[in-house]
Amino acid sequence: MAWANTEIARQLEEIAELLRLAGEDAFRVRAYERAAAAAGAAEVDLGELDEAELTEVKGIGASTAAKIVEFRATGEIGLLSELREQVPPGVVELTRVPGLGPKTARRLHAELGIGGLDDLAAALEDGRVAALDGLGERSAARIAGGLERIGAKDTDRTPVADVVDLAVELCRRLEALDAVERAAPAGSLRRMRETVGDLDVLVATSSPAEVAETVRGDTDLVAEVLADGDTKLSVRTRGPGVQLDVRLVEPEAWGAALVYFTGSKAHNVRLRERAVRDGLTVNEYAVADRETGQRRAGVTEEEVYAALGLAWVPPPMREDTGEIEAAAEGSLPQVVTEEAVVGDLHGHSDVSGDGRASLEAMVAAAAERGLAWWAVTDHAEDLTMNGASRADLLARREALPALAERYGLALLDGLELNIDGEGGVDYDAEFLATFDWCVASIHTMLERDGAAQTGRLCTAMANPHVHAIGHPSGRLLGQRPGYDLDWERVIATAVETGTALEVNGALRRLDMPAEVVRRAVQAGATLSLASDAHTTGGLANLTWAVRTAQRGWAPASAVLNTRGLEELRAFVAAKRERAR
Ligand code: DGT
Ligand code: CA
Ligand code: CA
Ligand code: ZN
Repeated sequence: MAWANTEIARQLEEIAELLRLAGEDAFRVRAYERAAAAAGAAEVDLGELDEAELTEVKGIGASTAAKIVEFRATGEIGLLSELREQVPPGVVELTRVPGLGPKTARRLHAELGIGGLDDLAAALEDGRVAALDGLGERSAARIAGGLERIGAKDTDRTPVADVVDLAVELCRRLEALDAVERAAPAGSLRRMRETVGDLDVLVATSSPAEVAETVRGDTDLVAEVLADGDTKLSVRTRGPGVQLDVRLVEPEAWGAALVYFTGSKAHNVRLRERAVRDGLTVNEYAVADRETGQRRAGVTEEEVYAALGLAWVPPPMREDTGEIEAAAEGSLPQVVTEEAVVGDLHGHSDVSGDGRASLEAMVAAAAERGLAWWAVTDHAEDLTMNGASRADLLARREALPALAERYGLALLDGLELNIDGEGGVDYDAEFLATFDWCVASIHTMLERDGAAQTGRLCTAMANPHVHAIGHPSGRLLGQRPGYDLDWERVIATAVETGTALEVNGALRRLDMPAEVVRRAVQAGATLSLASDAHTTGGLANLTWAVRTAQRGWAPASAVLNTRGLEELRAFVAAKRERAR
């Protein structure tokens, strides 16, 4: 796509956004949104067309054509400059608060002089917001709740995305040492919490002093040594600057130590209760008989759980939310595993603008990973995503059979559709019906309130050509909270319409969140696991999707990715059938 088109699209999109914030009528806003989308998706270089030719482009009317000509001639659009003056950045910022619409944002600015989030917090605190005509305590409380949600940046916790590479690389290096038998992440990282307080790495070695010395001496890794003992070394790392606890244990205590340091604390407490009841002790060294001290278990996790009368519990489930009882009764769900996952349902190639690898490279990487099928879901024509045109997609379709043949896996001709403000998606039904698999996601108007976002998702799910909702909550860990969705309604609509809900394994997303996955599973929803890979390496995100699904107690049977191609096609067909 031509550079000029992208730039024009961005200007038109900002006009649409500011018109909306300025309270302009929805029709005019929509016209600019549509024009922005058309500019972004145009196959011709808009920089080359004259005004009359511009109006021939679908989605661009006379008034936007004039704006484009003006932009090319002067480098700016007068209307946009005016709007920027009329709608100060502070007001734009206020509308990021869930539950605070443009109208209220304008009033807060005009009547109380509130120019940003700090001002807003102060005005909520001293009651000025509640005192505003027509607002009142209830509205103020809702706004305060919204502000808390976006301000609730848990400062002492680090998104798991920032530490995973460090932990994996450290364990790889440690395992390469002769003195080390095994090394593995433990703690909240192994349980796949989305943020970590600190990093825990467990090392099995008979020479702890030597290993500790090696870690301490690694000046690329260690910024500062915090504590240094016989069995534990605590350091502050360079790079992400987190605390790293390295625990050094005897190889025969590996299983007991792994259980202990994986936690969670609440899970461990429950294990100890059971041990006491059975006349046993459990600690980081072993399970043993309380009276005689005789050792019962400790080398593997499985034998530790077995000695306590429990089935082995997958680490992401160890939060004391019912897993101990289930493991005792033998009713622990058989959660989805990486081995059971045979396909990926969301990934990109450079056919759309933000994919970084060619289609062939992505297919090769999917085959390398051992997948039986892979869905390529390039972004549809919408502008903000640098989407693929119809022609691009038809050309891609032509290329798929030969690639499938060459690399020995099935390829699904897919799309990631953009959900617009009203819940509609790109293209027309007839064109959509020619695809194997369509994910639909929200990528724009992220600041709308929970009711609006819930409505957009539910409308999209009613579309017979939408097979899954991509990254449903819209959160970006460490950057923005998800929408304030009515999850009950979203989940119920997914079940009703036969639409899958995605578990996106991109580490900044982990979306749906595990606790929502659990609710969805309970309600009978079907899940689609997704790497959302934009690079060949990104396919590894499937691992995090699986662990998030495990954290949500998702059985393999609820996960589309465990099914064969025929069953997957049947799921798609069933939705289209239902809509008839
Ligand atoms: P975090 O670091 O806040 O993300 O969470 P964790 O779970 O990694 O907690 P952390 O690093 O304090 O400790 C790692 C594991 O060690 C924890 O999950 C369970 C175990 N552990 C630590 N302290 C205690 C304790 O006082 N009692 C018991 N039962 N287990 C503990
Ligand atoms: Ca930890
Ligand atoms: Ca720790
Ligand atoms: Zn995507």
